[in-house]
Amino acid sequence: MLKNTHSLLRFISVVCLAGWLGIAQAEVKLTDAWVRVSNPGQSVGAAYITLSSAQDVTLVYVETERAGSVEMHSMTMQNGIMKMRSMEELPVPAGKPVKLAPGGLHLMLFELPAPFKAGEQVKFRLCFKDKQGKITDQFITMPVKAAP
Ligand SMILES: [Cu+2]
Repeated sequence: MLKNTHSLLRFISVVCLAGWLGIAQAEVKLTDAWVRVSNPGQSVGAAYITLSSAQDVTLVYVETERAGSVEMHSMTMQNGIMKMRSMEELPVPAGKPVKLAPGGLHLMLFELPAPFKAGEQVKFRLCFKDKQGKITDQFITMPVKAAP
C-alpha cells in the first residue's frame, strides 16, 4: 500500500513537471490588454497589450470575432504628423516586454460590425512563432475601456 502511494505520487509529479515544461516553452505573458471604446458608425478600432516572453518570439497573426481583420501598426511622428504603418509581424525579444499603447504600437481593428462599448469583454487569438518556426496560439479576453 505504501509502495503504491509512493509511485502514484511520483507519477503525478512527473505529469505536472511535463505540463509545466510545456507551458514554459511557448507561453507569452499577456498583460495590460484592453480595447478602446468606439463610436457607433466608426469602422475601425484599436486594442493594446503588453507582450513579454522568456524567449525570442514573433507575433505573426491576430484575430477577433469583433473585427473583419486585425493589423499590427506602428505609429511615429513625421514633421508633426502622426503616421501609422502596418507591420507584417511584431518581434518580441526575450526578456524585453513589447508595450502596445496609445500613441505607439497598437492593434488596428477593421470592419467593426458593432461599436465597442465600455465594460464589454472581447476575445482575441494571438499567434506567435518561435525561432524554430513553430506557431503557438494564445487566447485572451480584453475588456473594453475608454482611453485614459
Ligand atoms: Cu493603426
